[in-house]
Amino acid sequence: MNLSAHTGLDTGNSTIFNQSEILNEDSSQAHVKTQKPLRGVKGQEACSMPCDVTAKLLRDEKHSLCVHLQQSLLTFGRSTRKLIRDVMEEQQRALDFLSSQVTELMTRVQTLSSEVQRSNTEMYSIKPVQSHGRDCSDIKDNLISVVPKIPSGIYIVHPENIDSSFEVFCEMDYMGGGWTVIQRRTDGLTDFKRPWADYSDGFGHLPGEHWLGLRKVFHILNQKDTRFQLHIALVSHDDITSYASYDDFRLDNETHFFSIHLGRYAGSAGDAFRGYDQEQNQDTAPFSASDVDNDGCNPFCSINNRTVESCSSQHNQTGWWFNQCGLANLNGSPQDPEQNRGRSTHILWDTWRQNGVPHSIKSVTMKIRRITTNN
Ligand SMILES: [Ca+2]
Repeated sequence: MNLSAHTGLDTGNSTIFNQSEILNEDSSQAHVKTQKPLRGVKGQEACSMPCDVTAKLLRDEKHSLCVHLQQSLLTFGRSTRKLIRDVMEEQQRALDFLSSQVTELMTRVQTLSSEVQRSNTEMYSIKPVQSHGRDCSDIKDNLISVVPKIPSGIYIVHPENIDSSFEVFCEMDYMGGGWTVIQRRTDGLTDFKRPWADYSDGFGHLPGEHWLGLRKVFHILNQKDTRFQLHIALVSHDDITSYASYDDFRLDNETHFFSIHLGRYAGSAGDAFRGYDQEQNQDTAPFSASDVDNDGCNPFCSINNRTVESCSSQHNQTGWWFNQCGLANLNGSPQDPEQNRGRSTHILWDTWRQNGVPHSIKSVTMKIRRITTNN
């Protein structure tokens, strides 16, 4: 190989090769040396054929490096995408797992709350509290010193002057507690179209809709040295609440058809028991049912230009202290506000009005409590 034109600089040390020395060297050595000084050469004229070969080699090397780099980038891209995909899939799996756990928890909460609801109902409906008293006010007075919070529910009462005891629902939370519920109408599922015997003995389900029974109510009211307040709590279909209260409430015995006696009225629903005039006054009226007629329409009444023979059949075969029918009947149905051919089937408390129109009544409770006396 002819290296005669070569200047021979070695990494800046300015070593100048003698031509004769160079010529004596074999070509393999020369080839090594040509590569070394090349890095220091400036200008095209210093590099002809060997430079081209070197450049080609460099290009090849560069090309192979590029190809390698590209492949690496591709591989890197692929693995990065796979990594992202894996991470996303893992997160999705975690989300799915969490979401299934949430669903499972929700189901459990629903099951538990329905179980609690059922056990509450069962507690009310099956197990009467084994705490006796003459009525709910008496039970409350007996328990108040030993139980911090007396629960509402079914209790056994044994009024004075009778040989037997019976179950009642006591409201122990409402307005100071001690209330014996004598009637409750909430969903209209209990049939109140009943004959005298049923109104006398009672019917329905104590935790829900029921009529305690005139005999039982009479025994509670007819105890020595006691006076009872009657409280009527009303709720309209618009969820407006109202009440009517009578500070003295008693019934005559069965031979007088449990005639009602009411004391002084207080409340926000108006005194529908007495109405607006004497003809509508139900105070002192005897009880009537579908088969016992004491309604004051004897033989007929004229009500709203209609001839009425029986207030019970006029009021859906229910029982009440009707007097020429009157403005109150809490034994109507909360579900049926329709008036079929002039007959009243709904719960009636006609003095509770808004803009001159009676409220449509959704539920009602009648309850009694002892009035505190000084003796
Ligand atoms: Ca009649």
